[in-house]
Amino acid sequence: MPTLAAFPITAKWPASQPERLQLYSLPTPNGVKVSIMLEETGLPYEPHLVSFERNEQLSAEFLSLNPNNKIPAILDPNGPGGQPLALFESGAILLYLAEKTGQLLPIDPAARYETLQWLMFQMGGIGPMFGQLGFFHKFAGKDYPDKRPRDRYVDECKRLLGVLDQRLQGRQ
Ligand SMILES: N[C@@H](CCC(=O)N[C@@H](CS)C(=O)NCC(=O)O)C(=O)O
Repeated sequence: MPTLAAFPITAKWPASQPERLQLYSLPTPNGVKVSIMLEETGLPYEPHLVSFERNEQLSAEFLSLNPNNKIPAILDPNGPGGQPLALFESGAILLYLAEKTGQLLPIDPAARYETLQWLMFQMGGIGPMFGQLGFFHKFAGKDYPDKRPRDRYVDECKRLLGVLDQRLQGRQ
């Protein structure tokens, strides 16, 4: 049976508790989604900080787990069939953790697809659009003289927030 040591990422971020799920992340909007899920489910995990200041997401060890050089990523020593499972993409990780723990994803097919629909809405809409808004409003793009890209993402983000407000009306 492979152990965590067989995964090159553990050479850079050694597991001091190898029986626990290993989280490679940073508290960014995509990073905290998985941290919140882990806390909500109560699953024991060991967090590892991937520093953007040191460009660690571009290191060979990180790329061996996620060739897309983005956090979050996980390595579960006790994946399907008791084998280790490496996973990236926050939406896939949320889905995996929900199925692993039997929490936060209904079994009833209609309710399950309704939940998945909002997960996809977050992954395909909120995540990328707010990321672009951040770039054009707060980070390097804020100095661009042409404000049309920024305005486009401002409008789209307002529209998405409107969809969320409508969905949340009358719900906890
Ligand atoms: N679709 C990916 C997006 C992840 C993502 O954009 N992560 C950002 C931080 S929020 C990142 O790692 N950026 C580093 C880089 O682009 O080099 C997911 O949901 O996991």
